Amino acid sequence: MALDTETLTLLLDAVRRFVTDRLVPAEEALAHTGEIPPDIVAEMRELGLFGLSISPDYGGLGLTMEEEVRVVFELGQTSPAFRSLAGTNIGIGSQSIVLAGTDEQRSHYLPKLASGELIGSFALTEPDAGSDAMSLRTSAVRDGDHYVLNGTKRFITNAPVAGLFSVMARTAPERKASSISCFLVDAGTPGLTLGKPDKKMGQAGALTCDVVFDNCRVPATALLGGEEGTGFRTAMRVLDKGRLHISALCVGIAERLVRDAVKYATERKQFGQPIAEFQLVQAMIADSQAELYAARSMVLDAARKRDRGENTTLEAACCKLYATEMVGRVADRAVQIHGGAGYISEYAVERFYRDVRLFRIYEGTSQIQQLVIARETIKAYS
Ligand code: COS
Repeated sequence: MALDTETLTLLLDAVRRFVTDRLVPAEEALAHTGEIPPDIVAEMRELGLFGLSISPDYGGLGLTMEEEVRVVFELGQTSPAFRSLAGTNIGIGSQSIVLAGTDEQRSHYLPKLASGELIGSFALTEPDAGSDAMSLRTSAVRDGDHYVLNGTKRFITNAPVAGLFSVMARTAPERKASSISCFLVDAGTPGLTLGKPDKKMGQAGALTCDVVFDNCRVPATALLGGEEGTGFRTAMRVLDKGRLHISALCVGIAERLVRDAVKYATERKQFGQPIAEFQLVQAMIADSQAELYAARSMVLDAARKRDRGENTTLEAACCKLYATEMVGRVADRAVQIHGGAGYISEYAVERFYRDVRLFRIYEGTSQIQQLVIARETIKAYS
């Protein structure tokens, strides 16, 4: 563990208090304005949330994966849009540099990402390259001691507020992993423009938009790790970690939804008694609680395995598949338990129902997780 038990308990308590006292009361306003108030962002920075997974050498907390998922279980107890702002710095927006950056790239970017001064964004997906990430078309052509980038990235989380983009681009034409490289591109670089913020089904306040590269020149030092051809494998390794993080978030949200559903079921009376006393309602509570416990156990197990230095490609995909589908079912039951009230926006379950739909899609759809699980399982037994 990176932290001793007492320090970890203090951190988890502080995050829990912050979520309960500051974030939950601000959820509804965030859903309407789509903007996280600056004082809340400042408190997130003070708590160290942006640097959870970045080494203390660069100003982060350097949490182990188990510690990180425990913090994320807490962060999940509120609108996921709050987590999303810090989430890319903890995960896909910083981990390429952590895993594969040069010393110069690490010392230049990681302290600013850890403090939250800089928001990092991960630019892999394109209009015609979603699940089939290797077919991406954004190109990077060497020109003296620069590269010239051309192409469009789509649905890029935090792009509207990002200061840094980890951009996967093609440096060779063949369809193979070694044709793809990763570039660290600063916002404001001439030739980099942003599309309009996307209008989404849920998660208002979690910002996404297109990122367009039009003859965008970056110095050769922007090539991650100083080496061409490592971008795809690095992206996959980044996603192995990201998928565990998202799974932990789903566990946290499911806990919140079960709590909200139980509260409603114990207060709401029909046929002269609280609906929580009806066995058909209890069945929904029981199924949600059992599935939530299973997902929590899976996430902790996979996180510990990762902390032991073992490969967790299979486990991360299992967690992502199970936890994201689980939270979808839990949200659906929470709405059902609320009855008509669950369909109107006065109750948080209506909003969470829409928010959680994204988890089965981003950082690899459920179908991609199935593909990875099957591939890894067949590899292991043949
Ligand atoms: N860790 C390290 N390396 C990995 C890896 C991992 N988890 N997964 C794949 N690789 C490597 C493979 O070992 C292979 O290396 P070699 O060329 O040396 O053999 C290379 O990467 C290509 O892998 P693969 O052959 O599996 O690529 P495919 O095109 O068949 O598909 C999937 C890979 C489908 C798993 C990948 O495209 C994927 O995850 N798609 C979903 C993308 C996604 O999650 N998008 C969300 C964007 S972020 S919101």
